[in-house]
Amino acid sequence: MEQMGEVVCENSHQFHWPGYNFFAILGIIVTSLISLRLLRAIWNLWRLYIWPNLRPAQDYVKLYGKWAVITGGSDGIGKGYALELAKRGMNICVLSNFENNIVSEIRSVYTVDVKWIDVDFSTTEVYERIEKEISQIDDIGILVNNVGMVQSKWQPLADQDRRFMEKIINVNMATVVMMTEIVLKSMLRQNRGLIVCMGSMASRVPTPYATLYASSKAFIENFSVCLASELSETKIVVKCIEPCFVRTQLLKDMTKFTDFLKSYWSWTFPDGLSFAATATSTFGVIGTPVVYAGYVAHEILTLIVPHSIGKETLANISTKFLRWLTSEV
Ligand SMILES: NC(=O)c1ccc[n+]([C@@H]2O[C@H](COP(=O)([O-])OP(=O)(O)OC[C@H]3O[C@@H](n4cnc5c(N)ncnc54)[C@H](OP(=O)(O)O)[C@@H]3O)[C@@H](O)[C@H]2O)c1
Ligand SMILES: *[C@@H]1O[C@H](CO)[C@@H](O)[C@H](O)[C@H]1NC(C)=O
Ligand SMILES: CC(=O)N[C@H]1CO[C@H](CO)[C@@H](O)[C@@H]1O
Repeated sequence: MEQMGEVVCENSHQFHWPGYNFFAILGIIVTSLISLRLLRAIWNLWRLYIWPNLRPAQDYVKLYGKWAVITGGSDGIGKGYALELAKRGMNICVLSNFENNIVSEIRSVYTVDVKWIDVDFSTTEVYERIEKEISQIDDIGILVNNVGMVQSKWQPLADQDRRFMEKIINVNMATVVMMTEIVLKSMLRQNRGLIVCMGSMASRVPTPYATLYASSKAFIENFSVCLASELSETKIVVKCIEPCFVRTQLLKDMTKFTDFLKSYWSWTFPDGLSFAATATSTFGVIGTPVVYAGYVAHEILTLIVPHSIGKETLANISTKFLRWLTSEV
């Protein structure tokens, strides 16, 4: 017995020794990578969502410039940005297809200049006029590419109206490119400014039945990441904010879905004004990350989505969930 034990022991020793070294090193590498990621996540949570609330509010006029231009700034999250930036003393220029009392609302509370430009972003013929009107504004500090739309219900691509899809393409993607190009020239001259693009978590977690919307948001993420890098030698900052769900008119027809969120996930479902308040307080955080959620509960959701299972599997899970939740698809 003793002999056998010895033999086995010796064998296993000889056999495992080189392997042990390899796995030990692999273990150290994997553990350090995981802890580095964790540390980075904690650092980002701190500098984006905790520190801005502890320090005195940053002066965005000084940091970026006098005016904030906000597309779709008359309702929802955009209206929240307009109010928050006015509160910080910025002059506000809103571009949307409905005035919605945004001008009087801001004027009644804050002593800043307010301008509203009547624009329908669902066509691409508007940019010459926008450029003309915007050139009269001196010192644009912040551009918020906020306007966005989605189809009214979860729907397979083949069932969608072609004209409506064209609108989504124009409103969600063309605006971001064109508005950025218009404003960037003057920002480059002053060598300062902030460009915020409204993406969505839908670009990271595949969202079937809102396929065009989700892909348009992935476009915005890639656009922002490339642009930020392109401008890294300048003092112009680019940010891509990717919320999960926010209680606005955008989701007004998806009642089954919003009811589900309200009853089970209300901690992740802020209204447009509260979302914008948090997101705006991160506008002074310079440097990476370019892409983040803009709201702490959404940041945590983004962190816990198991990206390691892969996009195709995530898409399959989303599809099954949406088929279960709605009888519409
Ligand atoms: N709500 C969410 O759950 C959520 C989640 C992730 C990302 N986002 C993104 O956040 C951004 C803001 O969304 P939101 O929820 O605040 O949307 P919202 O409540 O529907 O507000 C959109 C704003 O854009 C304007 N707008 C829409 N279509 C327009 C057009 N063709 N021409 C000019 N203006 C137009 C709207 O004006 P009217 O009122 O006149 O239409 C409104 O002021 C969007 O890019 C959206 O994709 C939202
Ligand atoms: C997604 O679902 C389809 C159909 O059920 C299946 O054929 C495919 O293998 C799935 N893909 C992944 C990556 O799980
Ligand atoms: C080239 C590039 O930036 N690709 C990214 C585009 O966005 C998707 C969705 O987030 C990323 O997965 C790609 O890496």
